[in-house]
Amino acid sequence: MSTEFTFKVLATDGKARRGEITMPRGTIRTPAFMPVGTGGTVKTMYMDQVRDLGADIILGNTYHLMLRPGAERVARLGGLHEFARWPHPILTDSGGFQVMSLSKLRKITEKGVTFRSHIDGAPYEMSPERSIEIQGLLDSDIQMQLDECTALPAKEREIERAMELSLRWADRCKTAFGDQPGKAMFGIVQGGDNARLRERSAQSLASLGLKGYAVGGLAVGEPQDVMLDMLDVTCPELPADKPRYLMGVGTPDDIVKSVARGIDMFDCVMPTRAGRHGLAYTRRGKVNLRNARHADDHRPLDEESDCPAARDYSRAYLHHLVRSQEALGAMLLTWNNLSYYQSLMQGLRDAIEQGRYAEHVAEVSEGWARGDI
Ligand code: PRF
Repeated sequence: MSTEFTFKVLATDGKARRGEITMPRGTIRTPAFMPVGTGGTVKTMYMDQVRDLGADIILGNTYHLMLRPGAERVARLGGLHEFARWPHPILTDSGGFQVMSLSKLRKITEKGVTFRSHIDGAPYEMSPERSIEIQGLLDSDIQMQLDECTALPAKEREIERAMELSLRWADRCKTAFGDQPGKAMFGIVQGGDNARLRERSAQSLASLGLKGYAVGGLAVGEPQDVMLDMLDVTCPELPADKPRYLMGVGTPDDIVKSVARGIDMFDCVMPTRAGRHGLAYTRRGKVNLRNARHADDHRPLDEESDCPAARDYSRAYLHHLVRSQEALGAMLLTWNNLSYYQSLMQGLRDAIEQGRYAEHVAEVSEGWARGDI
């Protein structure tokens, strides 16, 4: 296995890319979906199941792990891979986004962010340097710069201030990360819904010569066409030979349209969170298992799936589990949803290789539009 972090574009179809990231802990086939393992667990899933579904990498959160059980403790216990029993690549988000959405009494200055824990109110400080230090203690393979994500809608000068601060923090994170051949630190493009600010952010980050680039600040309240317009202006400004990661996105439809614009990596709580709320993603769109129409339905969610959760359990049983708030209901639906997401990505990768991305997406979208059986 490689001792370096490298990215290769293996095939393209239009702007869609089929690629491969290699690093000491493994290879990531792109376009990739990264299941979210916030606090060292992909909720309700065994790591072996996550792996068997085809995940090459999972995401962890600096914010959650620094609060509980603590980054220094994870380091003493051998790092996050050993602690959580996931020996493959891990990407960690830097904490900025989670601080803004979850913590209390947060304050942003040039130095960094101060906040109180959402768990016990304890005070914390996080600078760009401390975020990288924590991600190092976790032994994360792909580390993210600390950034400030502006919720939309927002005033242009507010978007610009946060974007410029994020650029200065990118530079500090690059210095703090230093030279670690087998690992990577990704910068994050900000700029809200403003095309001019997005271009400026992407160009400035690109000049730092980082190993990968994320697009942040999207899927934060704007319509899908605004998000796609921002990808249209951002992706061409990013180096073609580096991976591009769209943070916190999205629905299957968001993913296929973003891959078409040149995005290589995704993470989202949608499949895991929806699974805990009784929602199943299938080839025929979203199915709400709470609905009474399933109560006497002996058919499975999708008899053609190779996931046991979709193929081997009746809708009536899944409905019963969800209605009774049984742990197994959340487990089976999360399993089904991550299976669906990973099979979606495999389909996209195959289609790019075969030069039939647009045709494939038309077929997949037709299945969603047809609706549930
Ligand atoms: N920044 C970081 N993490 C993120 C985002 C961001 O803008 C988003 C926005 N969709 C999700 N996760 N650091």
